[in-house]
Amino acid sequence: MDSAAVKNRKLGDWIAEVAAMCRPDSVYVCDGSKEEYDRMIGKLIAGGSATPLRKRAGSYLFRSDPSDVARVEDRTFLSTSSKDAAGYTNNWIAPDELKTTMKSLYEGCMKGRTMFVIPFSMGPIGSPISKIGVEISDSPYVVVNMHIMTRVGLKVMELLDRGEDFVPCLHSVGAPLAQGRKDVSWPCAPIERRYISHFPEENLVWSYGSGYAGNALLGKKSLGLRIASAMARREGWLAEHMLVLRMTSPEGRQYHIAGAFPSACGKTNLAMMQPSLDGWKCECIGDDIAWMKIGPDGRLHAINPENGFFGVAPGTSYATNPIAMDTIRENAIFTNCALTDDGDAWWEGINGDLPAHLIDWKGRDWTPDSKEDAAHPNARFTAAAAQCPVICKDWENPEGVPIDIFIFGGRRGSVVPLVHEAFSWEHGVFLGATSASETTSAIIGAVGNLRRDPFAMKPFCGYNICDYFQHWLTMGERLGDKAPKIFYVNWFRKNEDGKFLWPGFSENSRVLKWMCERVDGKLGARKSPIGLLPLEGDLDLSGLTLSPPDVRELMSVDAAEWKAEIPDIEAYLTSLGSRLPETLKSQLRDFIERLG
Ligand code: TSX
Ligand code: MN
Repeated sequence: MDSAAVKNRKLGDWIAEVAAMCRPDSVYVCDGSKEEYDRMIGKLIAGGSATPLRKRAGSYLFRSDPSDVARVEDRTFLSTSSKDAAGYTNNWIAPDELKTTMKSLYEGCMKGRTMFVIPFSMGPIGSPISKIGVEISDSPYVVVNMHIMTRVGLKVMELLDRGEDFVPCLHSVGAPLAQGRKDVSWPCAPIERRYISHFPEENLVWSYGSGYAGNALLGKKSLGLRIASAMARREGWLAEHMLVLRMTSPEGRQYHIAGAFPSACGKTNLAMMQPSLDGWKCECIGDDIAWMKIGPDGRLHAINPENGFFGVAPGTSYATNPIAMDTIRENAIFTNCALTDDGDAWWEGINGDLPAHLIDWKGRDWTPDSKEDAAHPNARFTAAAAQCPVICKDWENPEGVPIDIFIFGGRRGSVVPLVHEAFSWEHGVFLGATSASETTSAIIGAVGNLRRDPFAMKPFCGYNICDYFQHWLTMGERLGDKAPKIFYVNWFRKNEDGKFLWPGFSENSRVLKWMCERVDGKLGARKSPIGLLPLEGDLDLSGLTLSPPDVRELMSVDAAEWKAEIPDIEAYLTSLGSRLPETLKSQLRDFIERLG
């Protein structure tokens, strides 16, 4: 489509303005069609950026530049007029300064390239909870991934033509092509010139220098979480880093669960989990983001604003997540996976026989004797949610699904029991605000360090995190007795021998079942200093071979161990600045008192 056909004034002006600044060779407005996707992929193959996978229909492998493999948190900025509005969890630069710096980078940055205009909807087109964005990018890799991860195309353009507002998201890989020069397979800029910038006061995103999805597919973390969370606070709703699933009891009663977990806790695995319990059913609604509004019924209704999964490949197998494996059987994009000799994607933890030979994620020969991993630890798959065999039939319901249960969690080898329930909404907000996870080799930082990641939103909250806690408290007041119950889980507790005490995966359905029965008021609970615990025998362990001492250890709460955590919790909350809500300070005092 020609950009001259754009009827939306704001969009037409913005396209012209960006083209004048970035000076691309041509401008192309995306229509979201299959033909467009195939044409784009064809060019990426011809240019050496994509490898078609003979063994996987409609699937392609990309290898990024070795410097451009993950989100860059220290190059991610939240630009608000006052520094205090960004808070202590965000990197702040004043808007004028940041824009001046970035404009000089954007100047002529698309020379030799096509500028793609990508109209997209986050959420089902026309849902009252959805938002429209338009991404301008000079990366065809971004275009094909946006086709899968968001709803791109003419229907969105029709809404824009009718004057609907949108969030402008500007992206450039920051690698202008000199006349006649051949392109590299993954253009990007050096790390110190990368900027992933957010201007929440004007609903604007500017990203420069990285082609990696988290930095470049601006519908997801940038619009979907950082900008949306700031909008949500202004407008009285929630934009959260949460999976959403539906669990159905043998009697046919439906429960909707939203869960926030830091990285390396298996969020996508839980989102697609199939219960081991007879008669219970789980369906996936989303694995990463939930947007939630209070409906006419006074309850909190959630949509998944995304259209696909952008999941970590290493560790994904038919043992850990068979549903994900089936979701990516065809029509998937793989990034930084290894390539097998017969033309398939491969990664560490995929299970099965170790191949005798691979091409690794850097394009080099790999054999089992090689010292390095064949796939990058943050290698990814991109696949449409519609391909998920357990996608919920209501996953695109414009009204969303009513949330019954919130789950927070973390990875803890000790101290934290399998499950506990918050005493109240305020206590639940305290659990979310102080949630912590031990770092694994998958993330940077020493293995086994405790990292606090409030609501799993530390890198994604588009305003002061203290104000975010207050927003949650305010939402709780509005929801009253219709507020979801809040729980905290830890699938990762170990015994003295370092063995996991809980089998996890499908068996987690037993924990979810207990939550559902608590929601229905069918079960009691016992008070502990940290929250409410299952009564003996209430957690359905039928058919498992856990020893009673192991179960006791799994569920145990040791006041002395928790007391030892208090200084860290206190220091952490204090480190977030002076805007910490009084309610959280009193929650901490009450907790200390309960520990005795
Ligand atoms: O995703 C995980 N979940 C949630 C599943 C719905 N993982 C993988 C984490 C890395 C991303 C888990 N790992 C879970 C879990 O519940 N639990 C564990 C720990 C564990 C690992 C292996 C076994 C038991 C527990 N058992 C055997 O290997 C036989
Ligand atoms: Mn995420």
